[in-house]
Amino acid sequence: MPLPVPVLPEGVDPAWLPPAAFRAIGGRRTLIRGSAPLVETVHGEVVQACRRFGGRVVRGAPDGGAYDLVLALGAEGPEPLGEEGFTCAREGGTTTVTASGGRGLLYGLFHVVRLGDDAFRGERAREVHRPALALRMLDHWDNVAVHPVMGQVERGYAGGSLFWRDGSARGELDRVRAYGRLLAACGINAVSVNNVNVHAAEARLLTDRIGEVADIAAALRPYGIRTHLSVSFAAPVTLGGLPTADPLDGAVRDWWAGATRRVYEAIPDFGGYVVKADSEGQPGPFAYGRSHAEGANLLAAALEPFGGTVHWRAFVYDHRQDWRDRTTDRARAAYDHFVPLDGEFAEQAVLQVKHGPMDFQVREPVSPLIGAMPRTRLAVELQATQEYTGQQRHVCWLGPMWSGVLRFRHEHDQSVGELARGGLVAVSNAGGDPFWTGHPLAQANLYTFGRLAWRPDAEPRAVLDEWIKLSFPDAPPQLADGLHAVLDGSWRTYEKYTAPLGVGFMVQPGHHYGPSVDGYEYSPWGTYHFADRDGIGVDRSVATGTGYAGQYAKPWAELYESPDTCPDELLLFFHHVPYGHVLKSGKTVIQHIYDTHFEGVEEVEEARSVWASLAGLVDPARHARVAERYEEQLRGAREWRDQVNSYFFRKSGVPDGRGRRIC
Ligand code: GCW
Repeated sequence: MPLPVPVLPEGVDPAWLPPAAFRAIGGRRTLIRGSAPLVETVHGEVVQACRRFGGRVVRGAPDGGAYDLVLALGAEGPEPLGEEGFTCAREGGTTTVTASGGRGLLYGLFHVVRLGDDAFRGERAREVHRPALALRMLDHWDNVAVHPVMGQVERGYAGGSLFWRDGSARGELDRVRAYGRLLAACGINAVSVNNVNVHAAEARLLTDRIGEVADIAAALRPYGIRTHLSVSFAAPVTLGGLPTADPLDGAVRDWWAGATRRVYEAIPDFGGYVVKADSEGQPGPFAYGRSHAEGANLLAAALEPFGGTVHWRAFVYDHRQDWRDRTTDRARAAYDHFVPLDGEFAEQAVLQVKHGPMDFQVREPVSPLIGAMPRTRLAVELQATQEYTGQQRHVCWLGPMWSGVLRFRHEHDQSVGELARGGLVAVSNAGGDPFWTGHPLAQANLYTFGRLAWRPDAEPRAVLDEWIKLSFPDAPPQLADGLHAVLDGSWRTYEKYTAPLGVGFMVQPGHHYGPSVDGYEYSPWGTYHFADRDGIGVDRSVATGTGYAGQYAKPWAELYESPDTCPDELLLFFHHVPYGHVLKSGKTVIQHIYDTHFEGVEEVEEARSVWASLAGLVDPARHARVAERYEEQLRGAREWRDQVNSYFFRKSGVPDGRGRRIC
């Protein structure tokens, strides 16, 4: 039986799957062959498309007619396709997609959707498509109960949670199904449904509230998505009543084994656990004098009989450091904690590493840990939710930044995309908002993440155009070009008007929105810029600084070590330099700060007017929402410009070379 396509609740935006995206398929004749649960999903999609556009679909044995599209299970070619791969070819007027598993067929269907009419023109040589990474995951930082400080969703800028509301499951499973469908269409296959900061209500999802997770898992399963859960390392104590959570204690092991068995009874295809341990106050193995490998392996052993995985986060650092202590460098922490443990993690344990050494700033170097643990499965974590990149009030398309990270090569010529054997993870930017992501244009980040996880070497601008074409199937060139124009350079624009040259932070403490140059300067969080009257930046060289630059393999260690060879955009991350230091661009640091901040605001003004010119080409609600956010972005960009420029003018006393007004 074809599985009906989830019905979008009234007023919810179809994002990159508007009905018209299915026109090319829906107006044609399709044959679907093979049986597996996800083939019912594929069948349901084609049935709905045909109902809308007058085509026809036959299931099972061909009825003698000619078909424009054949979607078939089986028929392995010379190369193994795996559960998720598919082939696509066109010959003699028929486009054929084959896969060996239901998921592959579903991805093949969405491939044809992306191609649109092109899928049905001329001949197409047989292409094989397989995901480069087996795990393409979204972590939701959703709380079940509203947290007094963080709210329903920690760092969430898209309304409430899709899963939880005020302490209970939200129960709107059609919306969850529709979410799963959008994720499948960009290649995502795993979702973790609760915050890595596991509070009291959330902890119980593992035990007596697992049924609520099972309902979500059932809603996501037809779109090939496995469900994961964030758990608390202290669960044996807080939920199990044991006196300890020591990973080497027999009773603790038994508790995890039993709890995990019950999880699999409720959710047979459960993906596994996500753990934030000994990090920002979360419990962990340090309390028992055990290592993080011992902690992770405890959970890996419980998951192993069922094929699940523990994603153990490497975000471990001292969040109570004394700002006077110049020897502690937060950037070093993940490497210092984890590199000595390389080779000690069990096969079912994946170490999940943030892409940069600090915390999702608009510009950071790639984490040196990613190249330094060859005997450990690593997953790389990105942040789609725009905590430090405009909180979905500013347009900031992160495709180019993520692509730069994934293409970065540490030693041995392997790119980050290749090293991420344990998968690519993003903190989700989606929520209960009718546009899913608060800012309608932030949908592009979610889509781009999925496509880059499928193919880390994909060209991000081509992915952007793909998103535009899918989301706005009938867009005239002016609209497609306008959308491309406002999104393409938006990350660099954001970088220009915020913290300069990789130095990071300078945000308001707590909520992290808007400028506060010294907001974190005398705080315990380890995020400093050290600006004084002579210069700015953090000396992380081996010769005179914290030694962080030495955590890289060659050639990076040498390149970052000296201000002469360090790339401009990371200069202040690695070095403390005088304001008069001349960049490779030929400008002084202080003039660069002034110029980029003026330019950034001008670029926002320009983008805002491009958007205004698209009125009439975009539906009015979407146009109005984006237009309103541009007002806030412009206000915010001016505030950033004026605070940052004034701060450095007052510190340095150096006037702007172009005589512009700085207060
Ligand atoms: O970016 C920081 C956030 C915290 C978050 C933490 C983490 C979930 O400010 O809100 O906690 O990182 O990644 O664990």
